[in-house]
Amino acid sequence: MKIGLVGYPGSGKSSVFSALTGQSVETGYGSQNRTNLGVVKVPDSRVDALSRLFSPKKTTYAEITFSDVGGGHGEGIDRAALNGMREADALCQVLRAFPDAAGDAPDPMRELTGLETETILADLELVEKRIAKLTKERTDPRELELMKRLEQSLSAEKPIRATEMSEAERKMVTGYRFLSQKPLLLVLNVPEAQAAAPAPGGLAAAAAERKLGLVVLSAQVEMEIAQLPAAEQAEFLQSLGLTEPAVNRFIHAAFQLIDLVSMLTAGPDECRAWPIQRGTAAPRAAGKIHSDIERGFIRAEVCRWDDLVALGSEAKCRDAGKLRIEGKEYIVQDGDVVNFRFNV
Ligand SMILES: Nc1nc2c(ncn2[C@@H]2O[C@H](COP(=O)(O)OP(=O)(O)OP(=O)(O)O)[C@@H](O)[C@H]2O)c(=O)[nH]1
Ligand SMILES: [Mg+2]
Repeated sequence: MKIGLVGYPGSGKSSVFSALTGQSVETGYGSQNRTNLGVVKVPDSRVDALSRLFSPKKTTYAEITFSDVGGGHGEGIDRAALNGMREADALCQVLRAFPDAAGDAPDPMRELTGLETETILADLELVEKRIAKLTKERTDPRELELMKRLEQSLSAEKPIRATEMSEAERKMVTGYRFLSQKPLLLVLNVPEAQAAAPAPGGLAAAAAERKLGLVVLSAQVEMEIAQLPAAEQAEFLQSLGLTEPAVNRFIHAAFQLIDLVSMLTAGPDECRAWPIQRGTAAPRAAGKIHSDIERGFIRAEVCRWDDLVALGSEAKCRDAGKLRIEGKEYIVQDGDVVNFRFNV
């Protein structure tokens, strides 16, 4: 799963990236010449609790890949950079809320609507090309009709993500990787003094109206936290009025953005979180671990992670009636600890 950091030049994408990954990368308006790619572990207190119980040889967290392409050198959103985001599963827009080096006052609302417009225009171009082609070839009337609908809503400045589509229609357009269809999370990059303050009302309302998540953080502060030894982190956080690094909240929000949930496995060898798409049935979830388990799937033995931690073992969960036997129709839920039985 890959999430792209997007935003205006100098909004703080590379600073956020650095805070997320602990990598030090080039920052400074217009300084960036290469794409940064980083893998981030999703902090998970359930995995931690299971790990304390089993003391396994290995503990493995779910992971998300973040990519950070430079914002370009112009005033606004760079179209080339934006097109570089077509591969991403979701986008996070970093909005500048601190005065920049030149003392320019921030205007996060303008950045939000600016990127929205750019993604809509890029998609509209694609849709219009497609309409011209489909009209000439007269091959697929259903797709043509859908493209015309998208053209209408894009022309009315509506992102594709806000356009109602059936499941079949969604399938029809996945190949286009429309930018305004990608799930979007907003990150308000505030000055240190506002690190613990809520988002300003106007922006919060604009996010809510668009059904977009909004995380407030100070990239500069988060970068400093990431560099500190663990022992000093708590004190520093407290001095800022925070209880945990804001990047943790951000990572969780990003994880939910792409509609992932965590299936858990636990034992003396490994305690692990497996990211799976929400709504995945047991055999396919098993296939994440190994294709043999999917092929030979017999059943899943499932308990809730907190029952397992409270009772201390799967045997005790069984005795207490907390271990369920589930078949191939079962939809794996977030926080399920699963043990698969399978034929080899
Ligand atoms: N005061 C303050 N400065 C910040 C913060 N975040 C980033 N900056 C500064 O703003 C400048 C731009 O930050 P970057 O992280 O490089 O921004 P970017 O979006 O990656 O920039 P491009 O790649 O050029 O588009 C740098 O000088 C940062 O030190 C912040 O939270 N507070
Ligand atoms: Mg950068």
